Amino acid sequence: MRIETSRLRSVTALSTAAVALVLGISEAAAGTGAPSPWEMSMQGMVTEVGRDLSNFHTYLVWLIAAICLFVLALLIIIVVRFNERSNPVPSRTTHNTMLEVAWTIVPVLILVAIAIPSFRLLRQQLVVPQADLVVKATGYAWYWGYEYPADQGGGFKFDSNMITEAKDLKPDQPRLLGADNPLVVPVGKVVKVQVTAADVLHSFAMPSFGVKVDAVPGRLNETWFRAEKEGVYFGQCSELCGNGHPYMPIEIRVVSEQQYAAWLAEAKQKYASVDGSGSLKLANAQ
Ligand SMILES: [Cu+2]
Repeated sequence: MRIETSRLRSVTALSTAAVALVLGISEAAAGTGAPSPWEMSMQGMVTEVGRDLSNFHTYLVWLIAAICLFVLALLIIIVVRFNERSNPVPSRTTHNTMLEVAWTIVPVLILVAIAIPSFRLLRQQLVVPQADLVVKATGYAWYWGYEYPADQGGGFKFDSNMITEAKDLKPDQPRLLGADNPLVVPVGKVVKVQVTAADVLHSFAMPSFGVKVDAVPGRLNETWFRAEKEGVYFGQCSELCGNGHPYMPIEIRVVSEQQYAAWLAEAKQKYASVDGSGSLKLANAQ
């Protein structure tokens, strides 16, 4: 009885989820910048690449659903029409040229229909447009370090650690996602992010921007984004890197140009005094 009740409950939950998916309710419920309860689709996107990525994902889900339903229909037809009871004398058909041509060409066409938007999206992600700002992100076990180059008004670097005490979290910072020193960027600007790691493999990921790039020691990868909306966005290290892996969030604050200028001036003071900036000066001199 108990098992039946729980089965009934999971069936109800599943059908509710299916209905929600079909009606696109999950799309509306999806949080932007951070995950939200009962979210089933991707997070709301605030970059063009992110939106295209999310649309490509939806397109693939529908394509896969159509293929699954078609195969299921074929299976049902075969079970009903060609079972042993209805066909005591089995058919001896072995070949059907038209059918064989069809089941070769149709999958090829489906793959082409996937490949074209897929390569278009890859190109969009990998070809970085003229950048307004360059930021370097370095993955450490287990936190992120950010560096703003001197020739763009920066010339400082700082570490970004997860906030561990609940009392230190700001109202807009979820637990396990809030960072003490977030990355701050201006809205509507092309930000190029150079990504590397200092010890083991990490991955720099920001779901609402459609960004995910490996952080590999000894290698400088790059990605880019142009956030269209001011706000606070959260991501996480997305390459299993050790026992602190879930505790190295990425927090990006997208602010207006004036706010960014104010932050930059403040950050220059703050991080220069914290960091000693000796090593940075040396790096800049080289
Ligand atoms: Cu990790």
